[in-house]
Amino acid sequence: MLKLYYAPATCALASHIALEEAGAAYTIERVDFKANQQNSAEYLKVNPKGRVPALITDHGVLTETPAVLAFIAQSFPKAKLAPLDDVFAFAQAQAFNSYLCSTLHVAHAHKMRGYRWATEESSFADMKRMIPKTVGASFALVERDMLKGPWVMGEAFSICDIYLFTMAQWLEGDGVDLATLPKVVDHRNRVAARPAVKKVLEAEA
Ligand SMILES: N[C@@H](CCC(=O)N[C@@H](CS)C(=O)NCC(=O)O)C(=O)O
Repeated sequence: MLKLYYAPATCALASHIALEEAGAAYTIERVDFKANQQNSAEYLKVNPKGRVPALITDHGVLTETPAVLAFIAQSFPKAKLAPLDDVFAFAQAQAFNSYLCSTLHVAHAHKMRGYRWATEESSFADMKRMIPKTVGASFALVERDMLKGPWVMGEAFSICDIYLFTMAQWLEGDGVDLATLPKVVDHRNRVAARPAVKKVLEAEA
């Protein structure tokens, strides 16, 4: 059975929701960030990166949210969580998810994880000040050019919507002005109303 290592309010929420939307049989195991469990010897054996998500599969451990989401979509095709029959559309979905992973999420990480890039307190403060601007710019691009509507890929709900919803949980905390992102906010509300999403949010609360 699939097993997801997660921590609440993190990017692992996307993988959790995808498993639920897919109707997969899975278990979850919480990683306690307050106790720095992600860097414990035991967890580093699961994921040497010291991060969540990590999905244990029959084939081995899978990390990196875009890869985990694509794996879930491909493993449970009946759930139609990605355009699996259209090579280009699938690549577009991957492009969207890669943008969230490599640009939007990394911009967000400068708020809490500045020590990855600098050592001076003044550098951390500077990075934090930039968060509304850098995270806001990434979301502005999604709002203007990437979210086709009603769902990210157009008419069909997909892993892209799950991932965008997960990143959009951080908007208020990152100080981004919601008034500038009406489509993203409307999208977030519609994803939040899905039964699978409600169930996962309750499970992680
Ligand atoms: N590129 C990875 C990023 C994973 C990642 O950074 N996860 C964060 C939570 S959102 C984490 O585990 N942070 C723990 C730490 O930095 O100690 C992905 O998309 O899965």
